[in-house]
Amino acid sequence: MKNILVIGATGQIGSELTIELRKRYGNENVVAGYIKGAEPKSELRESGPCEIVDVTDAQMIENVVKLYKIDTIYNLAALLSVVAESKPLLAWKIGIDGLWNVLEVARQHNCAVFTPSSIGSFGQDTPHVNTPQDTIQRPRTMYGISKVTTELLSDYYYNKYGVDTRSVRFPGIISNVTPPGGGTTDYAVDIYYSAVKGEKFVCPIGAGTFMDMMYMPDALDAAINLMEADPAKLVHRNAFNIAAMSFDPEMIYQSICKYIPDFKMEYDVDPLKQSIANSWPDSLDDTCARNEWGWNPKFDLDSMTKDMLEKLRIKLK
Ligand code: AKB
Repeated sequence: MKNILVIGATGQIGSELTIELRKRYGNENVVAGYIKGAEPKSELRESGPCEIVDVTDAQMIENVVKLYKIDTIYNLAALLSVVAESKPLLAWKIGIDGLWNVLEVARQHNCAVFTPSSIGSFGQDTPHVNTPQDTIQRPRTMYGISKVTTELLSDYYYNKYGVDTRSVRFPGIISNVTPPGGGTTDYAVDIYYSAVKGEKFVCPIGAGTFMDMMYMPDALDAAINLMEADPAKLVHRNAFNIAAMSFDPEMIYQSICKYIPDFKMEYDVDPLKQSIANSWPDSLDDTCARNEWGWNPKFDLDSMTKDMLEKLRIKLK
């Protein structure tokens, strides 16, 4: 990776991935692509090049790829699971028509492409515990359908045209920088904000609902290390199961109570979020990622909680 374009650079993952890529590959070599209305904030804006890149506009992507001699595209443009259910056509337009644009530009200009998949690519009939890398998916949400299609279309471009596509199935990503918008796993971020603000947390996901989660530094390592991996060692490409921790709301609540003993939580279950969560795995088997490119996360629930609370106390002061 020498010249990198991040599409969706102002979103939850993009805002931190762009900064991390700039640290590793040089500020001038990483272009932050954003859409009108989601302009970059100061650190992103001031640390390197920024360009308007709407994933639904192939010409716009190609212009930036040519201008900066881009060789790697991180395509993070997507709607999250809950929003995608209320705007299914838009979710498809951004997630799949947009991906098609990115892959075509990549084919013509010889770029590698990372487009994340998700635990949302699995469905009701998937084995829920220790979900294998290669198993039945068949999701029923538009988010899941678009993620399975992302995996298949990315593999298609690799097998048919040799485009170097690689991806992971992200779990819920927890971070203290840019909040997620409209995901099923968002509660696991919101709970930390409530705890630090001294507010009671109202949890939209029921006790006993387990989902895979990951702290942002591990998610960034996953996205970068996979793109740096030796292609000869990759049996899979789109997309690898990766796992760091699996918990239910009670477990994250108890983890926070170790630092804030009087923190309170009650439940008001959101039926849509709950039904999506019920269709997702409880925990993924990430053996293939570990064996094929050395995936090895650093954070578990308690070390993440400690770091989240420390960082949010400073941020919300
Ligand atoms: C969501 O909840 O929609 C995302 C995801 C797990 O893909 N965080």
